[in-house]
Amino acid sequence: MMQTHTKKNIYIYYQRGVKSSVNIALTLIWDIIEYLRDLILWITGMWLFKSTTPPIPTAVFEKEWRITPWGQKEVILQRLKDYVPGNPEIKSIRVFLHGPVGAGKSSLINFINSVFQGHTTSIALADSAIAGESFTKKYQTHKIGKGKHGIYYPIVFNDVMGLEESSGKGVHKDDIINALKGHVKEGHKFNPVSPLTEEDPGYIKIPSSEDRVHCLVIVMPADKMAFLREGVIQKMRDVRLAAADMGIPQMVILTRVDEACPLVKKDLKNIYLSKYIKEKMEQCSAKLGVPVNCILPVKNYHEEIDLNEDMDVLLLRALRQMVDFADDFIKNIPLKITPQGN
Ligand SMILES: Nc1nc2c(ncn2[C@@H]2O[C@H](COP(=O)(O)OP(=O)(O)OP(=O)(O)O)[C@@H](O)[C@H]2O)c(=O)[nH]1
Ligand SMILES: [Mg+2]
Repeated sequence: MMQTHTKKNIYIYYQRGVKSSVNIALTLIWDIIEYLRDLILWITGMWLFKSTTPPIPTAVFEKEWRITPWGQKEVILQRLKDYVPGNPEIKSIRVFLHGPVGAGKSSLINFINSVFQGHTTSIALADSAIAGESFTKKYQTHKIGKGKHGIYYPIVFNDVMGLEESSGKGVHKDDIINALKGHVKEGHKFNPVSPLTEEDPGYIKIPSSEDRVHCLVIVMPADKMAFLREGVIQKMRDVRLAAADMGIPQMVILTRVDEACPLVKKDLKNIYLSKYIKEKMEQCSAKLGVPVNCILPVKNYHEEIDLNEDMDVLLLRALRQMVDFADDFIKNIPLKITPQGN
């Protein structure tokens, strides 16, 4: 009797042992699967976001489909330098840039400053976005210096952190809308999980006409556009609709065109000859609901250390459109804003 009981116990222990070994083995296998999955995602991510040059799209139009003022850099630049806001209540027009992480928002601001200063500069910190997380965290106004210290051109720029889809990472859509209305204080550090509320110290209860945004610019990376998640595109569309409701003019700057098309990388003057870039612009228009005539391709300074006239012309052409849009807005829209921000 005693012997049978001991045998039974041994059997139970044996079974328990087998069970826990199976559990350990299963956990181990699951860990390996998860590790392999992460590894594949990481390799794909590196491939997508680091080197995204597609297989040589070479089809070209016979002539440029959009007239570009090549060789007229100085004329456009002078016109911009002479710009005075068309509403005496407004000292500076405010251009707001947003878009996916690593799209080139900060690079664009640096580029604009460089063209005005006549040499490459870095006022907005830009970074390579391989980690998939935004480098720009704070709400900061970037001003373009005008020779003497403390004197600026009447065009200011704000960029925000990228629009990653998962909450906990990208800027909250409602915070962009807060910024459009002028509610976000300088230096405010965005909290991706909870947007600003009236009680927060970073909230401007009664924004002035100058705190408000006068032109919304969506910065879209041509080479990564196809890989953007629907959630990010949706955020951009929502912001665009909110801006449209407030009457804020909008445009898209298509960046990283050199990474998207080898013809453009070879010679920037191919920009309006490349069928591939036109396709990208049409896709962008369909995704965001912005007409193609409000989409302007730009190649930001990336590896270059000296200014390049063709790059500057594309940028200045885009900047002229931004300034014209913003100026129309400040001239025609009643600028008084209620404490509710409507
Ligand atoms: N080849 C190329 N690289 C670019 C271009 N624009 C930006 N880059 C590079 O892309 C990377 C990201 O640029 P950023 O200007 O930091 O992008 P961002 O949109 O400010 O990014 P976050 O602040 O992190 O959201 C940097 O390594 C830039 O040098 C471009 O037109 N062509
Ligand atoms: Mg940035």
